[in-house]
Amino acid sequence: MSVLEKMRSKDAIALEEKHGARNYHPLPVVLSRGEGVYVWDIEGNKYYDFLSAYSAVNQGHCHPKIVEALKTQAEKLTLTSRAFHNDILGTYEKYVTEYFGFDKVLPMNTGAEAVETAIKLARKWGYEKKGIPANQAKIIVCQNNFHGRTITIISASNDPVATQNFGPFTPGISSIPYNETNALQEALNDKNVAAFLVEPIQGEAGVCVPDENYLGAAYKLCKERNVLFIADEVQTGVARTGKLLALDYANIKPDVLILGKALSGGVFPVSAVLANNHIMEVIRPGNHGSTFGGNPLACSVAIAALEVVEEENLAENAFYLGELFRSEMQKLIDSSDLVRLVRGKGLLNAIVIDDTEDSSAAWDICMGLKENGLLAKPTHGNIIRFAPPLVMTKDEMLDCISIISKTIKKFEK
Ligand code: IF1
Repeated sequence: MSVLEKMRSKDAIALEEKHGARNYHPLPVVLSRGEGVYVWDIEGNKYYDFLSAYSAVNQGHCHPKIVEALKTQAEKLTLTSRAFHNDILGTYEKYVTEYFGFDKVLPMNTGAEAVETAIKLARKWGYEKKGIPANQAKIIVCQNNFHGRTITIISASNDPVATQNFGPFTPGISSIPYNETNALQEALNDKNVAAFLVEPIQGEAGVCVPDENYLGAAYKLCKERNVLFIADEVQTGVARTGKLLALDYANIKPDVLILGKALSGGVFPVSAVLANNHIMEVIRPGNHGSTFGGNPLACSVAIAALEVVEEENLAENAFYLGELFRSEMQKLIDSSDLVRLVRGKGLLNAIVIDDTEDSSAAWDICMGLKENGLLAKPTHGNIIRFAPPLVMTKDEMLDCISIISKTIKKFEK
């Protein structure tokens, strides 16, 4: 009997529970196929995917063009390491830097690695260009951030679930409230600050959109103090919020841009740090790297994934469907005493349920949505994130809105 023999969902879940570390608490659904905005479970039930692998499959599941790029490259060359050149890395580097408007890219694999890379880059820049005394560099981060899971990154977190008993932590990080220009101004009084690291919209915090002028003001303050403005667009980037980058709304170009997730359309782990020469030049041979970073498969897949974003106008579609989604949710809220508000940009949205953060309300509603053919995940006990693939049509969105409305009405007190 093959280990891959067809099994039922409950057997698959039991296997994970028995043999896998318990670092997740997934919704009890076992997916075995995906296409566009849809996923299917083992039993063949079809669902709308309203998580998109945390915004990694913006281009839709198994996009034929991206899968084709993967297959073609996989038969040719998969990995050389950076000890040698490969025939596609340069082409990808030219493509991705022109696409986002930077001189240079440093290719990595996961979002967390790219954030780590950006922090290393900022520290080295701080010593070599800004003149910060040795080992004194500071990085400013925002409360309730999510930048990944490594020790340095969780050193920047104030979430006890992510940090408790993982110390000692990396020094040189200070945390200020998000969306408060004054707090940033004060923190920047410290001359040893190398960088301000920020998410243009805080995803894990519950899709928190800052005030319209916040990011612009923060950028300006950083410029005044010769501090790097680092944007973590791992989740918000690549058309998710209705623009290519969420920072496009504020019309600012970060000094350092961090991308991941949808850079590959969710086909393969690909992340990147982008910056101009005067910053990236502090990184020299041997300073940083990764066995898999910039591998031929990743490069081929990322080019295809970015082409799809352009060819299929995914940013515009996300913008338009996002407006539709929030206005329809607002109608639901106006007649609901269960849902308090909807917020977001493009197709990165969340609804807040009128209950406490530790309630099971969001989880229960997500279970109800699953029964009705739509998969979404709570970010807190009372917040549900809605982030479908950006290849959705208007009719599909209207269908989803009716599923969500119908489900939520069932939970009204
Ligand atoms: C998990 C959240 C999303 C990110 C930003 C860096 C990373 C992430 C802004 C690290 C990753 C993920 C990871 C995922 C859950 C998830 C998440 F709910 F935790 F916040 F998307 F909303 N910067 N976010 O959002 O990227 O190393 O994972 O590739 O299961 O931990 P990574």
